[in-house]
Amino acid sequence: MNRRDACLTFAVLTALTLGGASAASAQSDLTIAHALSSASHYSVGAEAMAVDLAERSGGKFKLNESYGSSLGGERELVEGTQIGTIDLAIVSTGPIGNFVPDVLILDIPFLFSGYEHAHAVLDGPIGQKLLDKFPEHGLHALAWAENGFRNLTNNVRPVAEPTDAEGLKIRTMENPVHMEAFRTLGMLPTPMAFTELFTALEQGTVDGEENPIGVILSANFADVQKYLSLTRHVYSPALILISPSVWDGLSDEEKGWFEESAKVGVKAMRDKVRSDAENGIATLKKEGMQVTENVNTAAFQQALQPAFDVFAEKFGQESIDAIRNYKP
Ligand code: EAX
Repeated sequence: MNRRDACLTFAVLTALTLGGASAASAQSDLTIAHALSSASHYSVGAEAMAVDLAERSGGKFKLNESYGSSLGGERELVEGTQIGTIDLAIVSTGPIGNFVPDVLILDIPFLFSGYEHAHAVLDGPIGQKLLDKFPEHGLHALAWAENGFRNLTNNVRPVAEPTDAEGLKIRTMENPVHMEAFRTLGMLPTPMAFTELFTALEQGTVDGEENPIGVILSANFADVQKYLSLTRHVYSPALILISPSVWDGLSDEEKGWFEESAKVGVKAMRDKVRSDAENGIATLKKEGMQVTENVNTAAFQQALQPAFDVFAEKFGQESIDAIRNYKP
């Protein structure tokens, strides 16, 4: 039996067990899967959520974490929650726009001025309206989580100006907004699942990639990348997804527990993203990366103008401004 079959069998067995367990006291074991390592902010978030949910539910719900893409890359995890083979998943918005197109607006570069701004938007009415779109696409999102502001790494040269980035072959997420932005900057965007990225960097299939400090750290990219530029070019939101097949079987009280526990997980995750962003650069330097701190952000924004025009056309300038200028 291959892994996928094993997974499916497990899911079917779980469904049968749950279906047969009518007593409210029966314990439910659920898997929460993600693509990052056990040292990552996603793991910190999953653990905090698991502890809180066990407590809140009096031991009824046990979350078992599956990390490091062992149940699939982010796209497979989203699909898995959709069809019910994955119970819960933490994923970046990287692949989400291919399922819930309205979410793509959040992937526009330089949309958020900082973490407070991003949290205010996502935790407010705009974020809620977007979460409400998921069920139309066979998904259910418990909360906005966090991956962080992304920074460019590569093996060719330090990047401070957009002209330094021209011609670099950069792995991007499977995300059309990101690809458009990198193409506009004169880079060669190569969409690829995160699972394949370390090897691609090691073998030189691509020159570089971009990710938040916490991902660069926890994925050991310093081993295969020389230059880090603190471009902070785009904020990368994440989500805690729950399979509709699990969600629909919960009572209202239980749904409330999952929502509250997800919030606790998000808080822990955001704290870890922040501490990695603040302390991780020193670690990456120690690990041998050459860090360009003074990136010409204004020049990057200017060079992106043609992409911003495309995004205005696609999403509506008003909707973009509503996010950009949002005040709680
Ligand atoms: O969600 O694919 C990516 O680069 C993501 O940032 C990573 O998998 C964490």
